[in-house]
Amino acid sequence: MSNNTGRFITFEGGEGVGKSTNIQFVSEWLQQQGIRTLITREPGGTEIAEKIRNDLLKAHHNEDMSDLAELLLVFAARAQHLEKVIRPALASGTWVLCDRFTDSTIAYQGYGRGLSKEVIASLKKLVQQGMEPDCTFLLEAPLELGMSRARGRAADAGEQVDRFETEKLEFFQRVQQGFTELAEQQPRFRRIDASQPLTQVQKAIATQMEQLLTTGGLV
Ligand code: Z5A
Repeated sequence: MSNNTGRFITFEGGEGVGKSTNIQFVSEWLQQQGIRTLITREPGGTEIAEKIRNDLLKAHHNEDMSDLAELLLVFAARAQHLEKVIRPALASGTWVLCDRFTDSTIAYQGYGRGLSKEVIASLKKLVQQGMEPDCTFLLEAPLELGMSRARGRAADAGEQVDRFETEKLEFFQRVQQGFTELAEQQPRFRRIDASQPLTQVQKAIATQMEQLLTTGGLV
């Protein structure tokens, strides 16, 4: 990437680990450095992709959603999001902060549902055309802690349980294993202990951001 294009930073991890909270923190941190940011999320981020998100998350349909349909919907939403929001923002010099991206697909649809990693890799190639995040923060916390934080927040906001939240514990254990393996394989990951108090989590993220900016990891 040339220096006047934005950077693409993704936030990954299980339910309730603090992705939404910390994406906001990173956005404010970058803005203090004079960097323009855009916060977005997956599935979602455009009108059409948000409609797909609603179908993906809706807990009860009159029929079960097939695993393959789920995978294709995730990538359909991503294709729209990349073309209409992410690529134009990056091209204009805005840094894009995205709550989940394809690592979630590998973790949830690959490890969680057991869909073929090769099929996911070929869809990724088709949709992303070689594009990867510049950096990915993986927020890690024990499953029970993340779940209880997510339920607490959902109860406060009066939100319903979504389709993924109805899955069994073993599903989320496989997903977590997926994220761990991805982070071990790829240097773009920054692993953050999200079980700490929020001030500590944000201190760790700020340290990583400073390093990335000063060592040229992102610029
Ligand atoms: N999905 C998929 O299957 N395949 C894909 O390719 C993609 C997604 C992209 C929607 O994700 C679902 O889509 C997701 C996977 C699937 N399903 N699941 N499970 P989502 O990101 O919208 O939903 P989520 O993962 O359930 O995230 P969340 O509940 O929004 O959690 P979060 O953003 O990570 O956490 P938060 O809202 O920032 O924090 C939760 C609460 O904890 C909140 O009250 C905070 O104030 C509090 N919090 C945060 N950090 C701390 C600390 N450190 N201490 C104390 N309290 C804290």
